[in-house]
Amino acid sequence: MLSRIDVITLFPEWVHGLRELGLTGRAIADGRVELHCWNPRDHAAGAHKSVDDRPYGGGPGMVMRPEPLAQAIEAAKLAGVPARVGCLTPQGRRLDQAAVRALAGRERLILVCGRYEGIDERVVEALVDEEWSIGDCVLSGGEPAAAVMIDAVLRLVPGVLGHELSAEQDSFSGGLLDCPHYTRPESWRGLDVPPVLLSGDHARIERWRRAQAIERTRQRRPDLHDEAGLSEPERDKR
Ligand code: 4FV
Repeated sequence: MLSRIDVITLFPEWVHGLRELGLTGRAIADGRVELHCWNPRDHAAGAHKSVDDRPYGGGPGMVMRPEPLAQAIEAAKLAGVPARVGCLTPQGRRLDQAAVRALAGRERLILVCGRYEGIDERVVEALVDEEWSIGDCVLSGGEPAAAVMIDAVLRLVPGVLGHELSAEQDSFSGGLLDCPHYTRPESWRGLDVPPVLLSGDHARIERWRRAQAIERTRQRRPDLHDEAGLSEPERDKR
């Protein structure tokens, strides 16, 4: 079970902010999961303690220098049980709920956050075991991506959500998108809650929610719908 997360970042304050926020924040604040930050700038030599430099071959922007970053990664690795080093990058494997479940099952995560145009590729070759992407968009740094991963993983740590059931009923838990949710009032701006949800007939409510999840998945994510291995009746219930 996950007990520690180490983040290599030039902006530790960005990551420490996670402690303050919501359920996942409380998991860190309660010490259920330790969160540690390692700043390459603390390992940068010279008067300017520079952590970035111009790209070989020219082009815009800067690249994170190998040595300070490598020393920060190595210091993090030595600070706890052995763990795979992950780097957040658009070039990584797309993070999905199956991956989140697997990451939540590990004892420790070490996450490298790039800035500028990225990190020197030799650090990836020498010290990074896996690369993760939170989606085909370009962020200003790996920290927002690490925050997405950390939040998603912490939700699955026992005791964090307060009622484990909700993790099981999550979107993607059964490979489907989630059903719609409603709360009071029964009628809002002329829009009414579907009567089935007021029926008290839990079996019928469960069937309705699953039918909604299947239909939404079919319309919005045909890729997931095809993968969901639905039975014929469910597949064809239009
Ligand atoms: C990213 C993503 C991402 C690229 C250059 C940081 C930025 C900058 N990370 N999923 N999408 N990273 O855009 O993980 O260094």
